[in-house]
Amino acid sequence: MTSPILHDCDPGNDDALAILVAAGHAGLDLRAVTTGAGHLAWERTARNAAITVARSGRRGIPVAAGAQAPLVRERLIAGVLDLESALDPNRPDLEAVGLDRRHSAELIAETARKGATTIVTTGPLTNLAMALRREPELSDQIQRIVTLGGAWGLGNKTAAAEWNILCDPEAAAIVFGAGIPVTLIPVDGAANAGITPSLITSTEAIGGPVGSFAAELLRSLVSTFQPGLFGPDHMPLNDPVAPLVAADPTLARLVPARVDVELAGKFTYGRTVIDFAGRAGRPPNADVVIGLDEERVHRAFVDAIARLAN
Ligand SMILES: [Ca+2]
Repeated sequence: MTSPILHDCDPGNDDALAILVAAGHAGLDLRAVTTGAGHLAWERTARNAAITVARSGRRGIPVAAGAQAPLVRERLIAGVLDLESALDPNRPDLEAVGLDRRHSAELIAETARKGATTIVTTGPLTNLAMALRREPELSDQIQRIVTLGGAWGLGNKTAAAEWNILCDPEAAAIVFGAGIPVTLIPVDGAANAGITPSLITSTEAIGGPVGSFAAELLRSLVSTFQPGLFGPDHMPLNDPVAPLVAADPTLARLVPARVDVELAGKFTYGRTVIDFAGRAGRPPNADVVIGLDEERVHRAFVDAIARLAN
């Protein structure tokens, strides 16, 4: 039994790894990849996704370009991995599949309408919010959203906010308010699954163009790692965890909680307020990942990449 999924992302080397996992995992049927502005400008994220799908060797997975800017706020520009990238635009060895004609929001809607689709996101939630605004009935047709973003503790972009949510807080508020079952993977909940030297070695050992591409992406992420005051010791794997948890929720420890996105705070704009204890008296709207089984995450990651290589 495979679960149909759509992956909405903003590659980004970490997103590219998540695309490879989504394409290769034995428990997932990757129906489409949609992209938008986020980590990089919208044309670049679409092209990077198209390169990654081509490199996966999987045929017939449409890749769409989408949102060029957030719904309300001005666009943020990432300071890292913008030019130094395993998806460098000046690499003639990287082929890309052709882009789908549809806007990402349209492709999300069309895929969701076919039923029972899980939407996995590893970027800002602009495209998904646009799709839900255009067609509110999609709320009944999307089975689940598995989204990497937010934090219950410190932010990674401002003191209060995490990057993916901060890029488009209004979109995130729409998605969390849509009544769709959500699995939230906040960065603090994902921190204990790291890109360890042994993970890179196992990925490299897969061999072939896919294995070496994935290992190159992993190494490029490690090169950006700056340890924080409260850990973790290794660069977290982050984005690939989203499709892995979509395929197998037992990789994570999940706790139901109320998640709201701060839209009015002067110092806390874009913060995910995660109410584990139900202090606000509002019902939970998400299952929140509070920790991962690192060993099993690593094994599932390598298995998914290895399936693409064979
Ligand atoms: Ca991303």
